[in-house]
Amino acid sequence: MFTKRRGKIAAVLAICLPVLVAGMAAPSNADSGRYLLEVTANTSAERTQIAQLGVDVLGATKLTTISVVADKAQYRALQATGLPLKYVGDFEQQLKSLGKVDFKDPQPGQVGTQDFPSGYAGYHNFAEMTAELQQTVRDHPTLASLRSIGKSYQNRDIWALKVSDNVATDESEPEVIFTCNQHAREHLTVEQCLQIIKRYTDNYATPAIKNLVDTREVWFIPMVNPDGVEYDIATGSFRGWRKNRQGNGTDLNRNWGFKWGCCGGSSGSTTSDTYRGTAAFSAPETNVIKNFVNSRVVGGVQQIKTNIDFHSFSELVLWPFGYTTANTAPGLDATEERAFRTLGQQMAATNGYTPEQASDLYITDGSIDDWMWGQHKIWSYTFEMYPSSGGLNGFYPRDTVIAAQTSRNDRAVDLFVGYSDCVKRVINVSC
Ligand code: 0X9
Ligand code: CA
Ligand code: CA
Ligand code: ZN
Repeated sequence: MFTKRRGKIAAVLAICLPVLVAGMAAPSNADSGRYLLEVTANTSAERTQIAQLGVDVLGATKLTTISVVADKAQYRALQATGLPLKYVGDFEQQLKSLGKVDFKDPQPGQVGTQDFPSGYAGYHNFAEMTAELQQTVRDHPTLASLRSIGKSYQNRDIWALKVSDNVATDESEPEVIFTCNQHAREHLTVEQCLQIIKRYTDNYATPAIKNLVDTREVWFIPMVNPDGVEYDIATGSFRGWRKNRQGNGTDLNRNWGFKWGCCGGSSGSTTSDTYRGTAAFSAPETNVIKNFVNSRVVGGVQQIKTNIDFHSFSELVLWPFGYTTANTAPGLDATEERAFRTLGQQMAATNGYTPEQASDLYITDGSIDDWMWGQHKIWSYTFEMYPSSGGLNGFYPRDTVIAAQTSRNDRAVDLFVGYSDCVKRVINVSC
């Protein structure tokens, strides 16, 4: 941990010996003003305290060491908490070093490549994802249908793809919705949605898959935040961008309208990475999905029964609520909590993730899972994908991991879709 005195010494050294101390120095005047740090925080309360400073929480390593990006003032506030703190490096420098090895002809200062660098070509940008969805429908016209459910802030389509037998017909089958990529830099999650789509269409002949696809109507929104994705990759180097592109950016996973802004689990400051927006659903992207989910109330009954919202990273299976550390709350009784926990644990047993209530990580408010459950009683889980730990690099694993890290969730996803007629079946309670 850097004490004030050692910080001063490091600052002096940074002036005298810039080469020697590079990479290990505490913040100096020559840096970008944003720092990558590791904080040791053993409890949800401590992690919530850190999140409330407005720092960008990247991921939690075994739930004790959390990587954050902080500005100078936040760095001082973190020091004041007394929690063990490690300076990892300058934010901009860390991003640059990420790209150094094999970014495709990075053109410093140039904007507009609109694609992933080399080493990441297996990831889908917005145009590639759109083409992939359209191709799926051409290849499997009776199984897959595609619609734009609305537009992002910058007018990109928010695509929803449906997979089911007799896909053109709204049949009386439990509906499932997978949402991916609320957070721009969590590119692996787009690949997760696309992989499930591929598996449920290309492998339809497999009896176990046919059984799931024939008895469910499965919705996918593979890219909830297309503007953020394109912004993150537009320069040819990653920017570590999380939010949408409205103003300074709204954190879409703090903009949902259940207990929005209630509990210190989001920020009112527009520059914060957890900015909640001016009002619930002030972001076009959450508003579009809200309208779509609301539109699935047919004859007074919500057709969508279950949801997994994919994020990265930390390898976690999370369930509601996130706004409170209490296990049960109004609208979430002990039986429901037990069903959430049991299915969460069963899914985690198949993929090796850690299962826990969302607020065991840290308190958030205005998140999608709380809204899905609190508003619609949709059984909603958040998956935090690979890797289990890391700094900024945690968001940017090479494309060579995509196949293994998406198929790692095959059994969890199939188990989940299987229980989507009645999640309480998992604890032998009928619906
Ligand atoms: O903070 C988030 O939005 C998610 N983690 S991430 O690092 N991908 O940003 C976790 C959200 C979990 N759900 C709730 N806390 N309700
Ligand atoms: Ca059907
Ligand atoms: Ca239906
Ligand atoms: Zn996320």
